[in-house]
Amino acid sequence: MTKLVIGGAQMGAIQKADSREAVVARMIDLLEQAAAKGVEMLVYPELALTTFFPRWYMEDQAEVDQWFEREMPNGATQPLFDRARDLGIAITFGYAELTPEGRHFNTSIVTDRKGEIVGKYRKVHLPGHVEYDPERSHQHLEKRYFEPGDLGFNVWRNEGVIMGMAICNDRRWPETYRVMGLQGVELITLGYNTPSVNSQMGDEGLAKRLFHSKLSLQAGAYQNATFVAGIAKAGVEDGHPLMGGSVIVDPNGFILAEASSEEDELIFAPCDFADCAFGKSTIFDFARHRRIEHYGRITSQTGVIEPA
Ligand code: CDT
Repeated sequence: MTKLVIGGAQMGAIQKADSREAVVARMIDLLEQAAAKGVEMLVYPELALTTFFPRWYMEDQAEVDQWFEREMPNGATQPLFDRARDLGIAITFGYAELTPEGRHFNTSIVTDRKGEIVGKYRKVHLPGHVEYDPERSHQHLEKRYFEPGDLGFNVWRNEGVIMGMAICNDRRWPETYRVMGLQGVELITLGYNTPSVNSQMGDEGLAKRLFHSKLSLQAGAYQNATFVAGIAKAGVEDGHPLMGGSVIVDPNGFILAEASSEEDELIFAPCDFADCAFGKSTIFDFARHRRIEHYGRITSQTGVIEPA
């Protein structure tokens, strides 16, 4: 069974004015720090190359499209891929993807330790709203700028581990983990941008938001006997705070490593993927214990239907 040192490259704020090149330089610095600690796979946040632009209301599609990448790798990110390959570190990061057909997705990719892209995921659960909402303290316009991912929750055999990806809001949905759990996932990587403030409940404390993030990540890990790395983009972006709280969680749901800042910060943990086997073969042996005859509503019904 495989052992890998997994790293999380939490990133601090990225301002609107910051160039892709400046951000990639920070990502490479975190990569160098990771190499010095023996990290073999490094996880970066959602939309790692830019500010969290869905907080800004835009009507001009050309202005929107400037936040998107038309190919990956591209000129700005090639140095990151090159350095990761030279250091022998697999990487995964999120970015806004504009396809040749003109489709917009909130995407992440994963590479092997040779710098080759081996998997792509497009965010399924898009939070927020489509139109400007004056009732909110800040906007969250993911539903305006992205379409829901069309690739599903796939997993890949990468560096001896069955890996899958999710993005930010996906971590709050048990279906995310279970669909990958049903494919034997051993490591789920997930980047996020979570505002420190609830736009519709201003007095909700940061502690509650951090608790909900960890609760979701730890439950998903335990209930599917998988490692989970949830990695933040944090800090204050043009006046808008994003929370930290990046964690690497083991298959029992325990936190192995946790960020303490809201800045660029490396966390890491040696992970023995043999540790997934006990849970997968006992209490969460899906083949023996799941009762799919009672789960029909999960895929046939979206919203709540209360009894008459
Ligand atoms: N990026 C992202 O998905 N953020 C959401 C914020 C939800 S509030 C509209 C999250 O679940 O963290």
